[in-house]
Order: sequence, then C-alpha cells, then structure tokens
Amino acid sequence: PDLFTAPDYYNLDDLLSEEHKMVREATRAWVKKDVSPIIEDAAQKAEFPKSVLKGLAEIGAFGPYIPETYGGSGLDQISYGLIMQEIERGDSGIRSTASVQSSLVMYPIFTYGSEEQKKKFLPKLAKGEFIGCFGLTEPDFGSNPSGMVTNFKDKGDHYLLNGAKLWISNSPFADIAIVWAKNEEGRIHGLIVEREMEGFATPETHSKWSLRASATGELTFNDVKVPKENLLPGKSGLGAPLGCLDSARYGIAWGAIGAAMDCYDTALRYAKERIQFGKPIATKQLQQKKLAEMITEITKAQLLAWRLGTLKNEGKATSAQISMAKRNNVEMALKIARDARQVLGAMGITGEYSIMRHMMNLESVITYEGTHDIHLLITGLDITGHSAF
Ligand code: TGC
Ligand code: FAD
Repeated sequence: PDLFTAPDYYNLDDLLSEEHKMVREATRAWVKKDVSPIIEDAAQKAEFPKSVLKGLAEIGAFGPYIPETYGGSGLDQISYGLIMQEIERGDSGIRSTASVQSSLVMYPIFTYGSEEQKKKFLPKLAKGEFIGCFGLTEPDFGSNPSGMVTNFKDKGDHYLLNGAKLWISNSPFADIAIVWAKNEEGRIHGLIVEREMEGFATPETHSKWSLRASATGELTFNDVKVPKENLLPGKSGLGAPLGCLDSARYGIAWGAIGAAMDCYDTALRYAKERIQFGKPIATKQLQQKKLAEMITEITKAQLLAWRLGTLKNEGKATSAQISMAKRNNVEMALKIARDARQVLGAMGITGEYSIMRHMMNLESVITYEGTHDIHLLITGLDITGHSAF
C-alpha cells in the first residue's frame, strides 16, 4: 500500500464531505512531498525548516477557518482538524507552527482585534509573510497563567511593556507576538508586539529532546513602547487567551491522531516484514495485541475528534469537551508511539523511522496547551462543580 494510507477502520470517510476529503488529500500530498523528506534531518540538527512556511501558506494551513475576506481559507472546523492531522503525521513541530499561527495569532486578531488590526495583519499572516507567536507562559506561571507578572502602563500616547515569557513556539523568528500582560488594575489584555520594537528580544531555548524541528524561545520586554492601536480591544481577562487555547487544543486533538497513524502504519508494515523465529513478527500474538490496540485507540480518537468538530461547527463545543479530546488523544498517541517503537526493536530508536521522533515530540504536546493533569482537573471541575487546581 501507498505510504500514508489513513487507517479508517470505521469508514469515517462516509461522514466527510468532498471538500473535507480534498483538503485532507492536498495536505497529505504536500506533507509527503515537502515535509517527510527533510524532517528527520531538521530534527537531528534541531532546526526549524523555514522552507515549509511557503507550503503551509499555500495549502491553507494558516487560518483555515478565518474568512476569505481576511485572507483565510473560510473552511469549517472538520477541515481545520484534518489539516492538523495530516501535518502532524509529518511532525508535531510543523503542526505547532500551523496551530500557533492559526489559533493563537490569527484567531485572537480576528476575534478580539479592531478592523484596522484585522486588515493590517491577517492577510499577511495567512500568506506566511508574517509569522506570529503567542506569549502566555512565564517562568513562574505555567499552568496558572492568571498569576502572570508581565505588565504594561499607560503613558498617554503609548503603553510601556515589561516582563518576560518562556517556552514560546516560533519566538526566535516571529515577526509579531500576541502578548498577554496585565494593566495597572491587574486586568489581562492582549498586545501585538512587533519585532522591531526597541527593548523586545527573543532568545532561543536550546538543548530540547522534544519538538526539535520547532524553534522555541523567550520573549523579553524591557520598557517596550507599544502603540495604543496595538492593544486588542475586543476582550480582556484570562478568558481571552483561554478562548484562543480552546481553538488550538481542538486542533491538537486532531493533530495527535496524525502522529499516532504514522506510528501505527510504520509498526504494522514492519511487523509484516520482519522475520524472527522463521515467521513475520506480525504472526505473534504479543505483536498483534499491540497493533490491534493501536487501531482500536486510533478509531476511538477519530470518532471523538469528528464529533467534537461537528459540535464546534454548530458553535456548541464546550471548553471541557475540548479538554477531554486534547487529553485523550495526545495520551493515545504517546502510548501508541511507545508501543510502536517496541515493535521495531532496535530499529525503532533510529532516525530511519519516524516513531522515536513522534514519541519525543508528543512529550511536549502532552505538556503544552494545558498539561495532561490540568485537562483532567478541567473535566473534574466540569462534572463535580469543584475546582481542584
Ligand atoms: P478561571 O477562573 O477558571 O477562568 C478565568 C476566566 O476564563 C474563563 N475560561 C475560559 N474562557 C474560554 N475558554 C476556556 N477554555 C476557559 N476556561 C476558563 C472563565 O470563565 C473565567 O472568565 P471570567 O469572565 O469569569 O473571568 O481561571 P483559573 O485561573 O482558575 O485557571 C483555569 C485553568 C487552570 C483551567 C487555566 O488557567 C488553564 O487552562 N491553564 C493551563 C495553561 C495553558 O494551557 N497554557 C498554554 C500556553 S500556550 C501553549 O502552550 C502553546 S503551545 C503551542 C504549540 O506549539 O502548538
Ligand atoms: P507547571 O505548571 O509548573 O507544571 C508542572 C507539573 O505540575 C505538571 O505535571 C503539571 O501538570 C503539574 N501541576 C500544575 N498545576 C497543578 C495542579 N493544580 N494540580 C496538580 N498538578 C499540577 N506557552 C506559551 O504561552 N506559548 C507557546 O507558544 C508555548 N509553546 C510551548 C512549546 C513547547 C515545546 C513547550 C514544552 C511548552 C510551550 N509552552 C508555550 C508552555 C506550556 O504551555 C507550559 O509548559 C504548560 O502550560 C505547563 O506549564 P509549566 O511547564 O510551567 O509546568
């Protein structure tokens, strides 16, 4: 069979429209052509492959659900999910770039921005002429962003921004940053900070064993003068950044399925070919158990993601439903990566195969956008009414 054949054990394709399938095939073809051949090398060298930016823009991965008026692709949420799935089949780091640009940069500008901000930034972001990043996490405030200390003061004709953000995807080369900071009353607002602003720096974080093909860094603000027109006027409070996270977490619930599919597909293929004790290891019950459980878990995750997508299309998906899908699907993918790695024996630890790279990537995915624990506590709060954070 052709590489990248999607496992579709429950005929999920019957639930997809022609447009969904077209979008998925186009993304899959691009990943196969432009991501798979270069990604292992980029990860080994710990470099973000900037060559993918143009292609990501061309396939519509920057703002899939942003209306065409602002340069987006005007697609629905299932298409957005399928795009994330196919990109993450290639690499979680490349999917991160698409997630951040779409849900954490374009989404807040589209949802909370002024008409001028939308016109100025969205078309350039959609084309990949501008790359954005999202600064919420701080050195001392990760799971509890409400404690953030980054702040800005009103200086009459501008704001003065001070503080620092850590673990920011794409910061080292981003043109703009959506920065969440507190005003003098302690209320959280979003500001668009531009690279050339004085006092703004973006040092890169090195020595990661995970998401090596994604650039991660800090954002530091030392008396940065931010023009007043760069404040996002539409929403303030912690709910504003959390609203963006809902959209990104939804995409990750789909993305993780892509990584899992690639691991499963690789392990199945290998098990059929690898002979030990005179027979393919696929004939052995222990290996069949691993593979059968993988396809079962992928199928359940697909159904969860598809149903969540339909709820999202109807504007009915709750934050807690999104948390459940992000948490379940990322854990599912990480477990599959670990089992698939074992199916390949020693070969599984090499860069000849994608599995170990997916496995290491997923260690970040299970931590960022709300840790595995935090999403469980969100479900706990939703069903009991008691906050256990
Ligand atoms: P809490 O009091 O519960 O809520 C504060 C306000 O926010 C509202 N809200 C939400 N709004 C929209 N969407 C959601 N998911 C929301 N969750 C809560 C809430 O209604 C309230 O509104 P209001 O009007 O009453 O003020 O806040 P809390 O401080 O108790 O925190 C809740 C908690 C722990 C769930 C939240 O802080 C959280 O989700 N923490 C995890 C932090 C996180 O996910 N960080 C991610 C950083 S970005 C990132 O990782 C990008 S990786 C990108 C990549 O490369 O792909
Ligand atoms: P902490 O919050 O310190 O958590 C440490 C441990 O304690 C975790 O196991 C956690 O689950 C647990 N814990 C925390 N609170 C509780 C509780 N109440 N009860 C029980 N257990 C708890 N952030 C951005 O803003 N923008 C980005 O672009 C971005 N990109 C990232 C890219 C990468 C590669 C990584 C690794 C992270 C990125 N992040 C980004 C940051 C990410 O969102 C945070 O790492 C995450 O929210 C967790 O914060 P923390 O690392 O400070 O962990």
